[in-house]
Amino acid sequence: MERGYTVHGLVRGQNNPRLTNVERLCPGIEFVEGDLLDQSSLIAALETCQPTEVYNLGAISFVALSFKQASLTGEVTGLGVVRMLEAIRTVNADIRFYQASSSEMFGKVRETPQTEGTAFHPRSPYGVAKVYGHYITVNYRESYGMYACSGILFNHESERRGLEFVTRKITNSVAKIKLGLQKQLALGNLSARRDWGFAGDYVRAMHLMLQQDEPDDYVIATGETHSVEEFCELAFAHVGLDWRDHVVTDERFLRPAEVDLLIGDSTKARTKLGWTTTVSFPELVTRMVESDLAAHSAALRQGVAGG
Ligand code: F7E
Repeated sequence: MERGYTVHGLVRGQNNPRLTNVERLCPGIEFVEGDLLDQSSLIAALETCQPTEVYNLGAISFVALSFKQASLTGEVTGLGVVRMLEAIRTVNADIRFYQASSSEMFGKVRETPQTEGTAFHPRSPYGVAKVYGHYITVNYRESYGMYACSGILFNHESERRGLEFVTRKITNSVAKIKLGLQKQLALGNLSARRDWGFAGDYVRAMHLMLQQDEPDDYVIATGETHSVEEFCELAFAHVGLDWRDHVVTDERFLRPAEVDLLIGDSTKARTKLGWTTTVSFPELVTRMVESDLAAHSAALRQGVAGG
């Protein structure tokens, strides 16, 4: 929107509760109905909006949930991609397409760091569905000459991250513990390592991918890896607390199969797109903790318990 685009957001379901959230965070987005499970609704949405670019960020994106709803994840996160590509082919094959692929496709990593050429070995129904989405995007580019790109994005975080994901779960709890609203934080695997970047930087990369002469696939990552434990250490230290006094482990948050270590090599994106990161890991943690502290402090002042 800052670049002068009219942005349409696809909304599924009836009276979708997330709509008010998005309207509050991003006023000015125009909404259009549609569902990745429903081919004709995607065609109708594209006919209504007549977009020049489509960013498919829609997915069941919580890895833990994908183990419990595996076939639905395949339908939405995997087959939803081919439905969108078919809708583009039907309405206007010149529409440029971005597919949100994921570092979860690397799973049990075959090499470190991971590049565009690293073989996939997904470890969850989510990762498997994303592999389908990646290859169908490549296939439509090669088969029909479509401008279709796959961005293999490593974890990207901000204060807008859902509370179910580990970074925001930690920063939200740190704020509540600091303010005396919570005592403990229960987590799963503390030794998992991720390449965590700032979501705003990653959205710039998505946009850049669609502005090139030729479509291509790119790894987007910071090139640093940190454990969940390190994230806790920094987040608690920021408010003067020791994470070891508050974090407990709970096997309910362990996954049937885990991705132990991710670290991306984004040399291609940095060279060809001129992409760079602007927020370091400590800055990201600080920014998220500060945002949750501000929200919970404001709620306390108004006499309302925060989420
Ligand atoms: O887990 C560990 C957990 O749920 C990160 C999605 O955006 O990024 C995200 O996937 C790590 C895992 O993200 C808890 O086991 C420990 O090793 O924040 P997460 P994710 O699974 O890496 C990729 C790139 C995507 O594409 C996905 O859509 O943290 N962990 N204890 C925990 N994770 C959670 N959620 N909760 C815990 O209590």
